[in-house]
This record gives sequence, structure tokens and C-alpha cells, in this order.
Amino acid sequence: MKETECGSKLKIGAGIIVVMLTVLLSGCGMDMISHGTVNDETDVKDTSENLQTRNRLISIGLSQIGSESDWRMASTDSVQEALSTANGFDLVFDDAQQKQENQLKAVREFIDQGVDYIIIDPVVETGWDSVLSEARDAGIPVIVYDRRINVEDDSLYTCWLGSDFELEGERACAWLYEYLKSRGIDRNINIVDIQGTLGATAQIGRSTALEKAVEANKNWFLLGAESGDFTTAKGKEVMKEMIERFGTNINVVYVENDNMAYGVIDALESKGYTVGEDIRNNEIMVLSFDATENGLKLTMDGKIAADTECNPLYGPRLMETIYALERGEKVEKETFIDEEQFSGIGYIGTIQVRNRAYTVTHLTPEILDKRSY
Ligand code: GYE
Repeated sequence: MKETECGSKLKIGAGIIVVMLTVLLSGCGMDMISHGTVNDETDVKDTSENLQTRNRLISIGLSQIGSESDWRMASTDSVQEALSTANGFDLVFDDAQQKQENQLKAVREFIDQGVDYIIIDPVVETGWDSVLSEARDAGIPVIVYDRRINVEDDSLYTCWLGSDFELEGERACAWLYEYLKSRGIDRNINIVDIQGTLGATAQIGRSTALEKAVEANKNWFLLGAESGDFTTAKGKEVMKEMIERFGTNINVVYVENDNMAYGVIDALESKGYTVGEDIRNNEIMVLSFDATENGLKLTMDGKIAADTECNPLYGPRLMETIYALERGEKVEKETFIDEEQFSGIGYIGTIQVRNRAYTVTHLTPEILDKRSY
């Protein structure tokens, strides 16, 4: 055997030992998996037998949406780092370039390869029934994360981990409400919505929250809503159209992710508008989602008035979920992630959503420094 081959075999061997030990020893690990810990001797024995039968890397086929945003890149880094050989995984990663047809093709390839698990971040919610039935016929469990799928039969997937996107939207709207109240601004507020990819859970939740808030606040008006597909370039293009249509009537731009917010700010500034909180003096307020490092820099500068976090770090969560399944444990069907909200200007300490107070983090250079994506 050549030395390099031998080295890589050794590494894989070490990986298997690491995963077996980790699976055996980690009964509780992640905060979000609040169920099914190994809690009696029988469980431990079952687990060890189960793992001995596997005795190799766990093969995973993961279908990622694309690389449309900073959020997405951070999410990809996170899953690739966690689902590594050293952690006991053999990961086949597929980037679908934002196209569902590519995702369906990738999943069918994973089924042909006979992977142990299929993981999907679905670009849109609908259209998954047939391919997931095929995965079920092949006996391959499917884990969904971030965005959701909408299928007739929920038992077609094992579990979903992700954000409450409508809650994110409600928090953004509640922040706007509190801001206007605290500044005594009671004039009409004209809003445009730069939406994410239509049919994606993140878009549906964030747009729905805005529509409901406009319904509930009699002096808020939604002038227009259009998709910028979560990208900077499309966000800029759509904002230019909105400026043509509504010009100085716009008070607030509700942008459904940070990358589109970069494009929106660029479009506004290049047309001579001032982006900021001072609505009374014709500044245009931008609200955004994700709270990536670049988004938070703009929030520090006051160009994004409030940035509502969406957490992209799914790697460790997916890893723990698979370890739990390998131990033969039941996992929660749905698991939500806790998220924050940031603002650098017009400090609002708390907002009320769904009869609960949420803290708004006042952004400081120290917080920004710690942001890793
Ligand atoms: O907000 C956006 C990304 O699905 C939550 O997709 C995700 C969204 C995120 O491209 O930046």
C-alpha cells in the first residue's frame, strides 16, 4: 500500500473511532435537541450494537440550495465542517444553483448511490412528494433544514430544523412600530417589500408578517412587493424599479435578506436618496434579515435600521441529529432555533410579539467583532 493511501485509510479509521466514541458518549450535546438522551443501560447496549453493525463512515447526500448570499455561504461552511470525515461522515455535497430541478436530480442521485441519509435545504416548499416517496421506498431517511417542505404526508421526512420565519418578520415589524411610537411619528408610512425567492419558507414567513402588520396598523401602506431572489444584484435591480414607480413616496424598505439590502442601499444612494432613520426628513429606512457580519456593519452605520437575525449555523445541529438517529433515538419532528435582533440606532430595548417581550440587542463594535460570518 502506498504511503498516502495508508495515511488516508488511517484517517478514515480514526474518523470511525471518533464517530463511534462521540455517538456513544454524547448523550446530550446540543441545546436544541431536547429529547431522547441515552438514559439507561439498555439504550447504551442497543447503541453500541447498532454502531458496530455500521462500522464505517455514515454516508450523507446533502442538497444545498445554492450560493446566493453570505448567509448561504456561512451555512455551507458550517455543514461541511461538521459533516466531516473526522466526525465520521462521508459527505456528498450538491449545490443546486437555486433551482429545484437540480435539487430533485441530486436527491435521485443520492438514492441511486444508496446513501445512509439525505439532507435537504429546499429552495421552495412545494414539489417534493414524489422524490421523497422514492427515498422512502429506498429506505433512506430524509432530514430537512432551514426552509421547509410542504408535502401531503409528513412522514415522508424524519424531521425539520429551522427558523420561525414569520416570527422574524413579526419582530422586524414590531421594531418599526416601537421606533415610530418612541419618536412620536404618526404620519402615513409607505413601505415596499423586496422579497426573497417566491415560495421559499423564508420569503413566505417574512412577507406574511409584513402583510399582517400593514393590516393591523391603519397608517401603514404597502406600496409594492417584488422578489429580488435573495441576491445583491437582483435586489438592486428591483429597488431601481421601485424608485421609478414610487420615488420619494417610499419611507421604509423592508428587505428580506442582507444581500438584497446591500443592493437596495446602493440603488437608493446612487439615485441621490439618503438611507437612514430620519423618515420625517425624507430619509429612507431599510430593515433587513440575517444579521451577517456585513449586514451588521451597515446596521452599525445606521444604514440598516434593524437587522433581524437568521442563524445559518446548521452543521453541529445536523451532526447531533444524525448521531441521535444512529443511537436509535427518536428525534423531534420540528426544532426551532432561537434568534436575536440588532439595531445600532434609535435604541429600542424590547419589543412585544405574540404576548412576549423580545430584547433588541444594541449593536456595539465588540459584538460586531465577534461575528464570524
Ligand atoms: O435569509 C437568505 C438566504 O433560507 C433563511 O436564504 C434562508 C435565506 C436567508 O439566501 O440570505
